[in-house]
Amino acid sequence: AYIVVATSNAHKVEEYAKLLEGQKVELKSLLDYPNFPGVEEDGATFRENAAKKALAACRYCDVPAFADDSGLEVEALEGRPGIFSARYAPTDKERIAKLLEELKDKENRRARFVCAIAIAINGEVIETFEGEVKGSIVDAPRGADGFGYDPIFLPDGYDQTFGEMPQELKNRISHRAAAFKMALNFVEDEMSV
Ligand code: ITT
Repeated sequence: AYIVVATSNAHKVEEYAKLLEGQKVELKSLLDYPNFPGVEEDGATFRENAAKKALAACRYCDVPAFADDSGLEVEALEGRPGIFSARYAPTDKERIAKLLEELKDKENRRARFVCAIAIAINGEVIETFEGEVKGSIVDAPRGADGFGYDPIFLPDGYDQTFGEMPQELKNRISHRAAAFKMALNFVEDEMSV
């Protein structure tokens, strides 16, 4: 049996492949469905966008699907870029440069990554979950691992950014890991009743 993760982001696929290691289910993604028409992410929340993506993938691929909508909320920017994290600027490099520029004179560097996961089965969204990791934005990018805003995000309690730490460590403490844990518990409970 397999499950589809409703994402075209290869970095997310890689992280989920690791998170699903040892599980009985095989993982596919929208990279395996090149003709998938895509979804307009016009929801007002991470959960709404995740639900839209999961539902569309579940219906299109005709198998259970889950989706991840995620982003970075920065306190000094009233939560921006938030659900617009992917659209904040055209490339990772430009996104990071723009964010550091906006934070140039700000003392408050607090931020959090958020990840919403929605699960869709038989053409319906059955549940959504949200995970977070708190931290702060460093002054200049550090590390080349990970993706997106990883090089400028320093999780609380660690001295390496997400771009510096081993993928295995990010995968234990991240917003994505937190949301995924809840989703997995839910699925395991559902299947045992
Ligand atoms: P899909 O919609 O196909 O899943 P996407 O990259 O467009 O891919 P989102 O709409 O959820 O996904 O946007 C999430 C953005 O938030 C992502 O592009 C990154 O810029 C940022 N982001 C999310 N999780 C991240 C992480 O673990 N590390 C760094 N940046 C992250």
